Amino acid sequence: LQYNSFEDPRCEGYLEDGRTGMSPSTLKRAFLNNLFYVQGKFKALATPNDYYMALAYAIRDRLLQRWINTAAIYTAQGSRTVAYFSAEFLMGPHLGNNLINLDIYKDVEKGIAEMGLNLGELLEQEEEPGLGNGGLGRLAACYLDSLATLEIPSLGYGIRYEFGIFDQEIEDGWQVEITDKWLRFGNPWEIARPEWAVEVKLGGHTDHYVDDHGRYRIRWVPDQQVTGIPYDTPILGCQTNTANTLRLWTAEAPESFNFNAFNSGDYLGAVYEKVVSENISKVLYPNDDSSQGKKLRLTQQYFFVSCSLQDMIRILVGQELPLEKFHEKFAVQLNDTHPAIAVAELMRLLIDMHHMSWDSAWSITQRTFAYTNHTLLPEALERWPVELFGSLLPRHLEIIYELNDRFLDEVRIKFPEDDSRLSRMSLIDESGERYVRMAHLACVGSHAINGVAALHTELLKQDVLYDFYQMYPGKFQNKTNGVTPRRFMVLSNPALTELVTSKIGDTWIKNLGELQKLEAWADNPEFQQQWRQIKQANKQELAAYIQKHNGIIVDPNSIFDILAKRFHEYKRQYLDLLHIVTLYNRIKANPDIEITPRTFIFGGKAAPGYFMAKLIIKLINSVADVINRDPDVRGRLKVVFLKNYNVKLAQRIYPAADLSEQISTAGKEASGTGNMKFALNGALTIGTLDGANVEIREEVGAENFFLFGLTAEQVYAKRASGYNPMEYYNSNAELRLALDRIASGFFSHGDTELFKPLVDSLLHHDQYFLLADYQSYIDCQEQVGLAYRDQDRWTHMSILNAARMGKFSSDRSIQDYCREIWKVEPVTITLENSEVTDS
Ligand code: F55
Repeated sequence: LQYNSFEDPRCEGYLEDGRTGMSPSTLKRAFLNNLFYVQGKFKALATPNDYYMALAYAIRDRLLQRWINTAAIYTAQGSRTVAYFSAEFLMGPHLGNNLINLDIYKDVEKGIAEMGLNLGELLEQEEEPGLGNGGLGRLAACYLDSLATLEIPSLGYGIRYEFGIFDQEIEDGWQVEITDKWLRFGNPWEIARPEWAVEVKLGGHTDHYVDDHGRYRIRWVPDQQVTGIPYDTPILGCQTNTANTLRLWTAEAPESFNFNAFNSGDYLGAVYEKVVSENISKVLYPNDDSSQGKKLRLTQQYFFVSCSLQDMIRILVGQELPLEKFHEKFAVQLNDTHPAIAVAELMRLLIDMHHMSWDSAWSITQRTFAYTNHTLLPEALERWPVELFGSLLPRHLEIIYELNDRFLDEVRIKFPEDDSRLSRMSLIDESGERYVRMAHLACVGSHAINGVAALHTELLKQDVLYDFYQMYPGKFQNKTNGVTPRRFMVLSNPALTELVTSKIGDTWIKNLGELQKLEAWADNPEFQQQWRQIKQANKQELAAYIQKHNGIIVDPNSIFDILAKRFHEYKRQYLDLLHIVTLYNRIKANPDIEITPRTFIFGGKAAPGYFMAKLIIKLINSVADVINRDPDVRGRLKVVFLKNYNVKLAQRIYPAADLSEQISTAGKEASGTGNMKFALNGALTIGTLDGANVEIREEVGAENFFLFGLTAEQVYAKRASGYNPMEYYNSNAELRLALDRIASGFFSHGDTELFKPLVDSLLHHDQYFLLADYQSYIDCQEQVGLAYRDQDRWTHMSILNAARMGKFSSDRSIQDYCREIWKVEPVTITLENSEVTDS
């Protein structure tokens, strides 16, 4: 039989297999077959969802062929493998991305059109798996794409939440949360693997005893047990045969654990136990900043980590490798501290379950793990009350105490007579109520620690992890984030992709540095015009979406000025609003004033319990209501809040942006990744010297970046010397007018109470220095408006921004991780391989 390959992608001259063939006619046949045999439908009865499912299954068959070959080769070769541990994977819809990575998007689009259907409409049907909050979860997804594209053996390990991030509705300007039932219509991209289920213990106590050989042993006697069932999703690389695996765990009640309750007639009690078990993977915690110390959250973390490590041991044993080679077979990356309990769990598995010595187990553990930190906010550092921790994980608490004793001895030797250092560095915070400090556990248990942008890594070393940097300077590294150009350019911006490819060929898709060749075209009038036309068409598409969903007509000739990210005070959506209100006040004072027309677009969710963030959403919608209706504005300003910002919507937004708002207080945003996606699509950035903005500006050139605001250093200095926001209010008439307008009830039907918390927080605290940066921001926005009036200059800058984004491909990030942390090499996958065909 024939197996398709990239050498002969169309299999010309063969009779193609309906499940692997890639020619347009075979794809069409497969689609119709699935409609009939999988969905049980024919044309007259088929819904758009039936068509989507039929196509998804046709594509899934093509993935499976690659997936099976990949697994077979990794198994036969015992390849060194990266395990990316993350509580979140924000994958976005799979179908379009798989069509791109299989390189059959256009063929399928054509085939679908020949059947009288529209591919775009079918793609719209896919409910995206929103198993993440924001940047951290999306980064994990981009990294899986790059790992597969670079042919690195890898597994993503996480939780298959039944409910992902909530859907956001807007009612009367307020955010309302709706549960995300993403599995409602089934998920064609996953395969359950119940044969690889594992058991996870919870609660109870430990028993210390002497075994039959006179050896001292410890046994964990849990009071609950849950079963983890893995669900696998193939992750296809771009233009390669590699298909890696995302393995997500669902919690179920074990068949047998509560037999006692059953047998004693307590049927309801036993069923209750089952419900409790299944709660573990029920819902994603919707906070992207603070950790609330909830027991269920720690249970989720431990559950997926234990399942994953047990699964890895199964794989290792299956390949007849000894446990002593665990760290040679696997490199585990901890995506923030959410999976940091893995350090104690691997110790437990090696020592208690596999009888290894403490020292051997510790050496393997440290050589296995590496830790990525994603935050500088103190409230985001995870800590668990010792009491709570011990009630769920009694054995792990013992292990952590033992680790801590040994670790503090090391600290004592390196820094004698320094008690305050010992208490600062301890794995247990004993300053008041006692807590387990997860970041400290991650630092001690890992051989590498990295930040996600150059500035962030420096600030970690100087501040948040200062003591650990002094203790282990060699562990610290920077790995600046990146984004995948497949989803965020090729899939989401096909017109720009085609224009770029027509000039420089298509190898930039896997080697983003080649975009630099576009610089030669930056001043070419014809190219400039094509570039502008594409941006204009993308803006028209977004305008149509806005009209459909918000009922607002926006002008595609205005500047599309976009701020899209989670709502948080440090991200300063409110500063953007102060600019909007300032422009509006100028118009009200002088209706004929010349203003470059702008459409301000916001998108983003607020954590359901974050009052201030939700109030800012309400304020945006309230300001929008007034400005969009005021005839004096004459359409020069429009304000739009797009509800339910997610990966799908992000893919519409980036291609249509002129201006990307990256305006966090310097020193607060670890990296940002939206900043990269906007610039890749030709938006110019207005931003502070924060996170990866610093490096973006370095790459595109200061003259092609709108910089404003205090530096991180200046922010620290100001805070230290006693910052008084009131001084700015008193001395700046426009700022005062903007805040007074908001406080006066002008945007709230005369209600002076509604926005008082927002205004008061700025006047009396202003933790994030909005007032200090206000004038600099306003002046910078003035420059933006002027620059936009010179379309040739703007287009030149836009082209250079995209052309210089090479560094920010997640392929570059992953290559750096592979070389400097994981020490792992690519493995090439062929489709004609004996491992599969022989058996
Ligand atoms: C989720 C849950 C908790 Cl408990 C804490 C944080 C989060 C979360 O989603 N964090 C997050 O998204 N952090 C972001 O990570 C990005 C990727 O590194 C960075 O670009 C961004 O600066 C950072 O805020």
